[in-house]
Amino acid sequence: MSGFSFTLNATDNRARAGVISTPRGEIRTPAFMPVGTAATVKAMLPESVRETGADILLGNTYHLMLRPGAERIARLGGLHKFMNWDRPILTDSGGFQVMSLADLRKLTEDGVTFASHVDGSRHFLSPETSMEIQRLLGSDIVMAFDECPALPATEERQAEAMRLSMRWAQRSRDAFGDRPGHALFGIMQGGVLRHLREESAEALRAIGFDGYAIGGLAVGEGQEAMFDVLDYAPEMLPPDKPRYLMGVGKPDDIVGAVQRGIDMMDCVLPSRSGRTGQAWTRRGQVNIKNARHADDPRPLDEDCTCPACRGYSRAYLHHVFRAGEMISGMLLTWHNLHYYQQIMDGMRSAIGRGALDEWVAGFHEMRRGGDI
Ligand code: PRF
Ligand code: ZN
Repeated sequence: MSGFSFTLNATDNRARAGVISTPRGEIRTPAFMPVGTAATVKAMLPESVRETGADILLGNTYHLMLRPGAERIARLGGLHKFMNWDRPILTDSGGFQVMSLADLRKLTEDGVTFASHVDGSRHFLSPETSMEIQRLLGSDIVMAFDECPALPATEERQAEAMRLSMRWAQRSRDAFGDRPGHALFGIMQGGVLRHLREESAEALRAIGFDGYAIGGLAVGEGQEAMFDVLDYAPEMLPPDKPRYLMGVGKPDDIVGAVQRGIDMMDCVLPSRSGRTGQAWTRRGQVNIKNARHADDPRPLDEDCTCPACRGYSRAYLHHVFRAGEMISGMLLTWHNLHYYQQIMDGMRSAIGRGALDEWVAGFHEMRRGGDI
């Protein structure tokens, strides 16, 4: 596909470092994508998100089709212009959000009908409508339409969802067509069952995509079971295409995923937990609500260079959280996104030096002792 390419610069055991080139700029991998569900990364200006080191954001078909509507965004010049972010955007295809957020869902071979969680209005999403909405948004990386069952689920249920997702993957590919400069990623399903993951990978490889996501993980199976799948699933996908683990995760999930060959990830955790008073630091989690921070003059993390750590004490961050001040969510979100990007940067350079194992040992060593 012209205008979109993936170059691997270094590998270290199963881990990879590279660059995805798009007409809207380069994405350094392994990449963490902040979530901008409703055309905003909550509590952050786009230029601030960029300052944390993000190369790409994630947007959501489901939310944007309901409010303000994909046609409206298209009329206003597309999602990049609408939200004032001119770098790459990846959009999720909607099915996963329908299953977790919408009411009165009805799933058929054709697609899924549902009631909006915003106003109860009825809507329909299918591979074809999802591709059309993502085109109207102007998404750079479009995700195939899939079904992701919650775990635990019976083998029959996992197999059925995976096979439906593979038929929908073919329909997504056909509906997407040929759009130079825009990429379409397929999504592997199959739960925690190796033979289903193999069948799914085979189906996706036969269709052919610009990148491949691993879906259906981080849905209740736990880190150990997720890592078990990641010990074999990435290798089932073409080595010359990006591999994206959807909706993951905590810092140690991200590190473990990169060690297992993942190139891209997204998660609401750093932004969402920033708004609930949770900070992630090199030394572990900090709950800024906790009374023991009330008189603490130290920053969240002495060595962090983000605005929250350069300018404010834990005592201040505790106060503004307790007082319900907006700056609380702004500062903690900035810190968390900055920390996540620091992890990615550290891993990218460590992979480049062939020293990821040492970097990971240091990462875990710093975090010994838990909550700080
Ligand atoms: N499919 C899609 N989006 C997703 C997932 C999936 O399986 C997940 C699973 N962790 C998060 N987001 N389309
Ligand atoms: Zn900081």
